[in-house]
Amino acid sequence: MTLLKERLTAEDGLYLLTKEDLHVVQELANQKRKARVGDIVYYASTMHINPTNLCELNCPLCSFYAKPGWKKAWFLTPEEIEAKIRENLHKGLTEIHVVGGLWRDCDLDYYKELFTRIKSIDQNLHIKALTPVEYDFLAKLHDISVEEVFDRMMSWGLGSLPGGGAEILTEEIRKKIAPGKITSDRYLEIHKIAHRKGLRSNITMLFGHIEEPEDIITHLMKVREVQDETGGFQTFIPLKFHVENNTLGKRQDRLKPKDVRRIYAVSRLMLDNVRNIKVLWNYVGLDEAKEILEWGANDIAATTLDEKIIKMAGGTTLQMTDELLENTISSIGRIPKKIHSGYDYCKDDCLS
Ligand code: V47
Repeated sequence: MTLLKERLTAEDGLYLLTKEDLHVVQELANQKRKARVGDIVYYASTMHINPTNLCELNCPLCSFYAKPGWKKAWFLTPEEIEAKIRENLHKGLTEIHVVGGLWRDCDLDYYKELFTRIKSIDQNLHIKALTPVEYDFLAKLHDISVEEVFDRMMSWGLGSLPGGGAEILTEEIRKKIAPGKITSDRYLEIHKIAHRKGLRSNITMLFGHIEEPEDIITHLMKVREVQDETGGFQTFIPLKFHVENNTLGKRQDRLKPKDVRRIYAVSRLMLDNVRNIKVLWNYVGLDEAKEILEWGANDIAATTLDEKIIKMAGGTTLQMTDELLENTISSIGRIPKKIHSGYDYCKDDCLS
């Protein structure tokens, strides 16, 4: 197999994921990363805003959602969110990552006010907001098309879409871990609509629960197919499943843990048309994130101020700073570069 020259097939991917010697997989992924994107490692200074965790759904994988009356439930007004961002502005924020539950009080009027307030703080703050699951919900709530939702959100300052909600893009598994969420086809269709509108998006893959290696390869093939069509994915983000405070995590007997490093490497090798592979240090720990930079990743995510979704599922928490991220990247001889999710500090070299 001349892996670095030819496009890998699904069968190649499965072989790399289940049989190939781990050192070979790492070596190939690291070579591919170096040839494709060089030694720069991106990071951002991100504040996470979750307007509410109230949600109509109750996905088995999720530790975040709440129902009215629950102690852990919250709802923030746009005014409260503006104050929170202003308090943290001095930390060098480059982007605001907004996601929440499916909740009718967070409607388009809510987002209009929220985005307008964020942009009034600083026009240059990049707004990375809402997953296709939420866009589908908003379209239905207002009885308009998803296209119309994007048009309105863009006019209020939407900059790009985060990668959440992808889970695993095969119906059999998706129905078990997130039964109320839109189908894989609908999820990808909404990314394509965003891309056609000129928005770029990230895309994740949740692994290490009940999926089989074949599901991972199907997920990667579907992402690659959409990317061939639109070129709109800017980053691929594998997410390791965390077991705390969710019903899926309580069924340890059903879980099929995976080798995290190998998944990153295979993602880099399969996704020859997605430039950036992001590792979230708050999912795997900072030392492991540094290691994964040598398994195909070229983005170490962000300061992730006020992140809650993974924290509530048992993720790593640290007082992360720009300096610590820069030192981590430099310590392995790579070059740190601060960006936001538009990657437009480096318009020409970040996306091709
Ligand atoms: O879609 C939910 C995942 C995602 C659990 O685009 C869980 O830059 C692990 O997408 N264990 C949301 N994961 C987070 C996300 C994200 C985060 C940071 C940056 C970006 C980006 C995107 O978190 C959800 C879901 O797949 N998730 N529950 C859990 N128990």
